[in-house]
Amino acid sequence: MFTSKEEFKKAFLQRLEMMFGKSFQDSTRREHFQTLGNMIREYISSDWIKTNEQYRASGEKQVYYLSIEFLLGRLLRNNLMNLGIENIVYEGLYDLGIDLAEVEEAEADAGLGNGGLGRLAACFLDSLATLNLPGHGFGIRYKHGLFEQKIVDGYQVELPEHWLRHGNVWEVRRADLAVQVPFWGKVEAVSEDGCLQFRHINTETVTAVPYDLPIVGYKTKTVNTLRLWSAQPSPYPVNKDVLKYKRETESISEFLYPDDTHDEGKILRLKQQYFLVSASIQSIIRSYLSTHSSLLDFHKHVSIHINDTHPALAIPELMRILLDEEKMGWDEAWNITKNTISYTNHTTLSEALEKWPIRIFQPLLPRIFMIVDEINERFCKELWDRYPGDWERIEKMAIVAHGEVRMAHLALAGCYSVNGVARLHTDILKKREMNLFYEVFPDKFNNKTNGISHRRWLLKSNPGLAKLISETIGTSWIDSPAQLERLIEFRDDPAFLKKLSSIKKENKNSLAAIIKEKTGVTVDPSSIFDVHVKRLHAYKRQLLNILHIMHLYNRIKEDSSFSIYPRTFIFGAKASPGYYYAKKIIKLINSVADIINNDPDLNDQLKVIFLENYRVSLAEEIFPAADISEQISTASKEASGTGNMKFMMNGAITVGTLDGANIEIMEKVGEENIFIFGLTADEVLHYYQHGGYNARDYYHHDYRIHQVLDSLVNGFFPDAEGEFEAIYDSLIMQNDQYFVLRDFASYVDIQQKAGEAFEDQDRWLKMSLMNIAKSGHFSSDRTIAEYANDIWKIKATNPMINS
Ligand code: 26Q
Repeated sequence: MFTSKEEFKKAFLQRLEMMFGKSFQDSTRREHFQTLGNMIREYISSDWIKTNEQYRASGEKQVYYLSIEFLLGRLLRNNLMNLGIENIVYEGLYDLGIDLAEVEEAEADAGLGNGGLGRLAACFLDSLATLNLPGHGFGIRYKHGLFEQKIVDGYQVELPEHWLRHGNVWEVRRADLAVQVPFWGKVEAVSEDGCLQFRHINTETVTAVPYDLPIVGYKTKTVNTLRLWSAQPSPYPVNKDVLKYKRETESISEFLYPDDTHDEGKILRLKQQYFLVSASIQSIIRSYLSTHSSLLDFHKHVSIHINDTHPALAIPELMRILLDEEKMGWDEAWNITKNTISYTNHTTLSEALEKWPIRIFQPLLPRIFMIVDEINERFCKELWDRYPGDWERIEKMAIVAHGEVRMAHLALAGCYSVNGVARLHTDILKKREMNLFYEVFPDKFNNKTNGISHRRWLLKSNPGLAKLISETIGTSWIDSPAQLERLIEFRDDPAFLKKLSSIKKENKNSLAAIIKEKTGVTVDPSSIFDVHVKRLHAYKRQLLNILHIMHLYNRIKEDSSFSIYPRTFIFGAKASPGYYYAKKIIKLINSVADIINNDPDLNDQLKVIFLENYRVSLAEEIFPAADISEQISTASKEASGTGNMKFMMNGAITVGTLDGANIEIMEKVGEENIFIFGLTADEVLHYYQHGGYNARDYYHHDYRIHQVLDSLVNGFFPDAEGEFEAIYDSLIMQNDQYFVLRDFASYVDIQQKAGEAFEDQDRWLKMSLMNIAKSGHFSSDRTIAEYANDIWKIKATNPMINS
C-alpha cells in the first residue's frame, strides 16, 4: 500500500478525487476523513482475510463474545496506531495542510452502548486482537446509539443520536451471509421416523444482515471481526400489511435501549435480544459446519460468551438447533450447550436482574419458550433429587416461576462458567445474590476483575504522558503493561516528577479550553480538577458529591477566614430518559453550578461544571486532565467500575469507597496513595438485613447536613421552586437507601485530606506516579488473558510474519 509519507500523499489525493470527483482544494474535513478511512480499511483487508483463513485452517478453538452493546467510540486514531502508520499519515496530511486531529473530529462516536458494560466489550475486542486470540464480537448495528444529551435551563433533554448519517467507513455489508430470524407463529408437533419433532410455523421472519468491522490488533497481523446485525424485512413476508411489517422489522435494530431498571419489560427489547442471539448462533454454526461434519464436538471448538443475561437466549437457541435441526437427543444437546456457554454477571442490584413475563415471551418465541420450560422442568427435578421436599428453595431457584422467565437463572443453569467482574462482586454473588446456585455449582463460579485498554486510555488519549513513560522506561509497557511498575524507580527523581506535573498541566489547559468553549465558564487550570463522570444512578451517588459542594459553599460564605485550595468540580453523566430521580440530580448540579459560578464572594475558590453529552470521545479528553477521581458508590453496589481504572492510569488519585475494583486498586497502590472513606460493603449489607439506620438522625444531629438539605426546599434556588423535593424526600422521608447522609461526614473529611495532599505537590506527584505505575494490572490484556486461560481455553494463533 504505502510505506512512506510521499506514497501516502499521492495515494490520498488520488483516492480523494476518485471518491468525491473533486479536487483537493474544494474538499472538506469529512471528505478527508472518509478518504482516509477508506484507505485504511483497504490497508487492513488482506490481513483480515488472512486471519480468517488461518483460523479456518488451524481448526483452533474460537470464542464468540455476544453483547447487546459495544461502546466503541471513534476508530480512526486507534486503527492508525495499531497499524503503526500514525506518523506517516500525520506527517503526510500535515504537508497537505491538514491537521489529523481535525480529521478525527469528523468521525462520529460509535455509541452503541450505555456505559461500563458496553465499553468493556470494546476494550475486550482490542485486547483479543492484540493478543492474537481468535475471538470475535457479535452485536446489533443500531441505527441510533445512545441518545444525545443537551442541557437546557439545567434540565437534560434527549435528542436522537445519528452516527450513521454520513455512513460508516469501517463496515462491510455482507448481504451474502444474511440469516432468517423467526418470530410469532405456532409450534407444530409431527412424527418423523417414529420420533416426535417440532416445527415452528406461520412465523413472521426477519432478515438479519451482517455488517462486519475489522478489529485490528496493536502492531500484529491479527484482524478479528465484530459482526453487527441489522434487521431488514424478509423478501417474502406472510404479513398482508407490508408497510407495517417493514416498519416493525426495521424497528428491531433502530434504537439502543437506555439502561433503565425502572422500565417494564418491553417486547421490542426481547425481540432485539432474540434477534442478536439467533442470528449470531446461526452464523457461528454455519461457519462451523463449513469445516466440520457434525456438531458433536462443537463445544471443543467453540466457546460462546454472554455479556450479562441480555444474550442468555443463546442457551435455548443452541438447544433448538441441536434438537430440531441436528435431531440430537435432549441429554446430548444439553451437554454440548452447557459446555459451550459462559456468562458474566455485571450487577448485584436485584431489581436489575432481567425477568420476562411469560405472556410476552411465549407468543413471540413459542419454540424457544417450550425449550426454556423443559430446561426448567429438568432443572427443578434435579433440585428436587438433591433437596427433596425443599419447595421453598426450588421456587427461589426456578427458571420459570410466578409467570416469569428469569434470565439470570437460565444463564446459571445453562453455562459452564459464571464470573463476577471484581473480587468483592464475585464474593457477593457467591455469598448472597447467587448463593443457592453457588451451593449447587461451586465450580462454575470465578472472578475476572475488569480491565481497560491501556492503548486507548493511555497511549492514544494521553500522548504526552505516553511519551514521557516511553522516554523513561522504554516502550515495552505497550505490550506488557505490567512494565509500568518500573516507573516506581523514578519516584524520587525531581526532573521526572516535574515533567509529570507539566504534562498534567497541559492536559488541564486543554480541558479548560473545552470547558470554556462548551459552557462559557472560565476555570483555572491550576485549581484541583475533581472529576465525577459516569452514568447517573442513585447508587453512584453524584448526590453525595453535590451536597458536599453545597456545604463548601456554605462554609466559605459564612466564614470569611475559611478558605480552600481552589477546586473545579467536573461532572458528566447521562440519565435514562425515564429515570425521574436521576434527572432531578442533573438539574440540582446545574442549579448549584449556576449559583457558585456566579458568586464573586467565592473568589474563584469553587467552580462547578456539567459537561453535556458525556461519551467515549469526551471521556478521552477528561481522564488525562483529572487530579481527583470520584468513585463514591454505596459500598456493595458498583460491581467493578472501569472509569476508576482509566483515571488511575492517567495519574488521578481516587476518592472512593471500598466498592468494586476500588478495593483492588487500593491493594495495588497502597492505602497511602488513595483516599478511602465511608461504610464498607459488610456494614451496608448489615444495615439492610438488620436495620438500625435512621437518616433523619443525621439531619438533626449534623448542622452541615441540616443546612444543605434545607436549602433544597427553602427557596435557596430561586429558579427551581419545589424542584428538589423528591431528593429531599428520598433522604429524609424514605430513609436514604444509598446512605448518602451516613457517609457525608466521612466524605467531607476525606475531601479535606485530599485537598491538603494536593497542596504538597511533591507528595501529590509521587501519589500520582504510584497510581500510573500500578495501573498495568488493570489492563484488559491481563483480564482477557485470564478469560482465555481459565474460561475459554483458547490459545494465541501465530501472527503471520509476512504481510
Ligand atoms: C436492561 C434491560 C432493559 C434495558 C436496558 C438494560 C440494561 C442495559 C445496560 C441493563 C444494564 C446495562 C449496563 C450495565 C452496566 O454497564 N454495568 C456495569 O458494568 C461494568 C463492566 O463490568 C461494571 O464495571 C459496572 O460496575 C457495572 O455497573
